[in-house]
Amino acid sequence: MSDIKIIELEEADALTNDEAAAELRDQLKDMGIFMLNLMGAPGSGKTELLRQTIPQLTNSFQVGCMCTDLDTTLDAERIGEVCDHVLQLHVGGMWPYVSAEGSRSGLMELIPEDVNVVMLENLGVLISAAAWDTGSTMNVVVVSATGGPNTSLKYSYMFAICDAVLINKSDLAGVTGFDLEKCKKNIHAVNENAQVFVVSAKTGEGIGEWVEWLSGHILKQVGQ
Ligand SMILES: Nc1nc2c(ncn2[C@@H]2O[C@H](COP(=O)(O)OP(=O)(O)OP(=O)(O)O)[C@@H](O)[C@H]2O)c(=O)[nH]1
Ligand SMILES: [Mg+2]
Repeated sequence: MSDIKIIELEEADALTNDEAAAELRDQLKDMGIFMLNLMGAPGSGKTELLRQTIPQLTNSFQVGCMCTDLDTTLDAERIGEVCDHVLQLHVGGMWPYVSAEGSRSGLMELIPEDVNVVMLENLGVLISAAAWDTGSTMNVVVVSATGGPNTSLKYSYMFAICDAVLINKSDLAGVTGFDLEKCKKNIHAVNENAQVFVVSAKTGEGIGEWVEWLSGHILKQVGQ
């Protein structure tokens, strides 16, 4: 049986969430804690990318991770293999999102463990993940070479609020006939400032470049 700590989140108030998120973001800044909100469709590779990313950050930062789903601890167990501070958030089936109060509940467990970088693996529900501000310092979206080049156009709000996009599963691009240039063009049509990284959580391609960029942003928030 898993010994991962589980936090059951509560339904939140959509009308006050943006205010709660802005307040949380300010508090994290004051405390020197960086929080990454990683979004993306089911199976796009969020957990696997975190398993590649976290070990490259732990020399410099105290990293914690919150995984999210309805009722398992499967992702938290996978992350627990590479990260000492992990917990699982559970959301309700009728309200599939992580609100600012939801991420605050997880942070209240991790912060006493002296964590200064928190990864949130959000639910693979693109519309509600984008609509509910979690209070994160940074928003990143994962798309994959198996998902086609048009995700950014169809779920544009998520891409409009992101700081970076990880185009994952580059190792499968040849097999699926993935049009990388079209995918990049579509991302920048929605958000010209989005930083784009082509990565593979399987082969490690592009992970170093992504981690270097991310580390620079983390340092701005948490210092040396
Ligand atoms: N070939 C290949 N497979 C990958 C890559 N990244 C992830 N996968 C595989 O894709 C599947 C889904 O990866 P996950 O990391 O579980 O995806 P996720 O986005 O966390 O999925 P949910 O949490 O269910 O939304 C797993 O079988 C991974 O091993 C990649 O870059 N290349
Ligand atoms: Mg996952």
